[in-house]
Amino acid sequence: MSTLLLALGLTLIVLSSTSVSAQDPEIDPSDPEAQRFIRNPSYEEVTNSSHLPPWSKAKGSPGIIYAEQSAPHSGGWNGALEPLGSWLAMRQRVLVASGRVYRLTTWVSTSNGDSGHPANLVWNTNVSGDRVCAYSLARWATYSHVECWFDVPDGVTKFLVKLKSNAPNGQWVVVDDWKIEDWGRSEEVQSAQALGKVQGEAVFGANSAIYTGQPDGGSYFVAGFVGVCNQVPCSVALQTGYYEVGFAKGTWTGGQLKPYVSWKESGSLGGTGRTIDNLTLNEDTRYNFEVRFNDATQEWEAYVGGILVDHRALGFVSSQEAACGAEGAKQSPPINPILSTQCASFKIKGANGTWQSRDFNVTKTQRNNCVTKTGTYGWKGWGPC
Ligand SMILES: [Ca+2]
Repeated sequence: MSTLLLALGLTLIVLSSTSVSAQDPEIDPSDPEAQRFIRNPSYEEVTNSSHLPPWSKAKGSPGIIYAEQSAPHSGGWNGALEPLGSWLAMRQRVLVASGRVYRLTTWVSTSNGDSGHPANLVWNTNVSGDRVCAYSLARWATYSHVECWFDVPDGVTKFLVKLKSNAPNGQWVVVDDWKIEDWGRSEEVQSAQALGKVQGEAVFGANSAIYTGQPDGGSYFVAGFVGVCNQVPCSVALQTGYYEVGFAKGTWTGGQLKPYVSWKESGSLGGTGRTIDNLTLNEDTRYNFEVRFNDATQEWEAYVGGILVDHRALGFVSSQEAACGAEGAKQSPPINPILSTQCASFKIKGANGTWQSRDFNVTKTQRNNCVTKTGTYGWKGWGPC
């Protein structure tokens, strides 16, 4: 969800002194020594630049992977890839349990000698194939934190985590400080969502006054938001696009209640988001949140209290779903974040360009999560409905 940027005071001159005489480590990807954690996550367990087990590349890739001491994000070593004009992945096998949610993170940066090449964070199983779950275009000397969340499909007990890129000769990607975390059973983590939805209509905007309550700051995040999605169902697996604005509080926001926007391109598996740090929100207060498509600029726009806070072009211009509600994630134990929020005067912008009041067609209420509508269910803060 978040992309944290950390600028390091290292220079390109130092980095370009890298030795690229490494032999290609090609390890059997079945890897009987795989563990439930990422081995050699910070490249500190290397003895020389060409020996960085268990990190490996596929046989036949012309590019090279190696360890170096030129651009560490931590310690003395980092990993590096030079794709040499073809797709190249640095990978290792990790043991996982099906039906659980994992968070995969690492830090990356890319050389800035071409028009830009992505550092793709990928997980791969024989069921799913390669799934690009996040990417970064951060240019040296900015290290970018990339993260993604995924469910492990039924029957899968191990998969490959990969950093993958394609770039011309002389261009590179550096990587350091991998981490994989088990966040618990997927039905418990994923059920931390309670949304009122309007589905199946062409929607060009969504608007609601949302009560901030007193969200728990100890979770990874809890959030209240309004948003649109370009397909029904709104699904990562179906690569739908979405755009949303709201408030969030948790370790993701440094414990502060902050406005945020989150988006995913249509046709992409990886969503992302950012906090809006120049606006301050109070707890126990109603704020109007709105997303809408701007015909003149062909961009989606996000507003908090009437103030434009974000705009961007996405791979869709209308949507089939508008939603208002709450989401949250909390690391186990205890797993279940307490969610509820109130969406007053929920409106959608229809195909004729006018805003129309809409009651929710679908109200999802489960566990101790709920979404309420002022005037219908009364007035409640955060907590069990
Ligand atoms: Ca390191």
